[in-house]
Amino acid sequence: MNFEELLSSPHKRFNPLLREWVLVSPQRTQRPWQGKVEKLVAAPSVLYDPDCYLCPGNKRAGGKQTPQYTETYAFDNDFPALLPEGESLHYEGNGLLVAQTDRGLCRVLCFSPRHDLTVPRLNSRELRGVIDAWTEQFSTLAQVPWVRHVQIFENRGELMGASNPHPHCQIWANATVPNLPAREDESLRAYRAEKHSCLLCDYLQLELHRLERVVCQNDAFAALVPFWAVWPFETLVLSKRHVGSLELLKEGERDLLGDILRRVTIRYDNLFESAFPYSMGFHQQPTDGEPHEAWHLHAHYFPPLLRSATVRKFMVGYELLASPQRDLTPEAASIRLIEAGETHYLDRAVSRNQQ
Ligand code: H2U
Ligand code: ZN
Repeated sequence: MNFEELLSSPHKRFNPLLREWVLVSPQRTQRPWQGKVEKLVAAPSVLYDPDCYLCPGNKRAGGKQTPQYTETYAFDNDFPALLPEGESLHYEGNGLLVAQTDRGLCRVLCFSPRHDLTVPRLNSRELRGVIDAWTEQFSTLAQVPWVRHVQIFENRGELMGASNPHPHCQIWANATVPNLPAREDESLRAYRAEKHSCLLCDYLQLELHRLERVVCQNDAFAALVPFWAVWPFETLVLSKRHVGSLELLKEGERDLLGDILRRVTIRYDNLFESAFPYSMGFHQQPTDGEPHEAWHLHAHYFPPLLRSATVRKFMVGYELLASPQRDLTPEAASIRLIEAGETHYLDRAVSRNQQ
């Protein structure tokens, strides 16, 4: 099969990070849509919302007070999914009913005191503040002796389950490495053992050489639609240098991480001229004190929107029972993202009005 055939006929692609297949059906993009249409949720336009738990000076749901913060603000989640204390329990019945406790710490990080300022609309100084805060949270949690993994993630938009529109992310630190990072860890180690090289360094070189799926890049990072993407406009942000965590980035690289995240998220908002929903997060090396030379820092963006701001992808049917599947090829998705441009559509409107 040559590359042209790949763009027009059904096939499956291999995801080397999770070592699983995804079915690609490019011929299906023309099918009519008579299914569910989502209501468009307007992005917040007020700087301060007296009813928002995360705006400075307001009371949170658990009764605590959010202080009058002026930059970023991190706090312990008032409704944590994991707890740091407690006995270590194991439960087992015939090897089939197996359970154990998992200690953990859950934090919330507000990106800005402003209720309306999302990642694509933060300036470079504000973004650098967010990256410094992520790095600090990662380092502090990594130093807790029993913490073996730190997951930083952002749910943006109601469609992705964000409970509040105020720009924020969550950070969960566990005593064990969770499923997906553990599978990536195995793949990265196996590749290194076999090829004496890094899976993601080699993959990035290939993508930068072929330029079929690269959306944008700077001196330290590249954003691309992975060859094995499942979500319609899924992207992978890769550091160009082989580093395992945010902590290991140099000063200039932290600024360039902010640059690439802003550019990716502006492109997302521009796609359908709306506040584009997504779940994103960083994958970093486990924090168990081992060297983890095979690890390569990256971020995944998983956005659900398919063909407009009102039609989204659900994982149903074949995907729940057999394998992930997509209609829009990663190559076509990357062209759409390239064409979306890097001037935020709201700023385009402002500059038009000023003319
Ligand atoms: P999400 O938008 O991704 O749901 O993140 C918001 C988190 O903020 C959520 O985990 C916490 C919720 O438990 N939260 C507080 O800790 N205190 C509050 O007063 C409201 C929300
Ligand atoms: Zn708010």
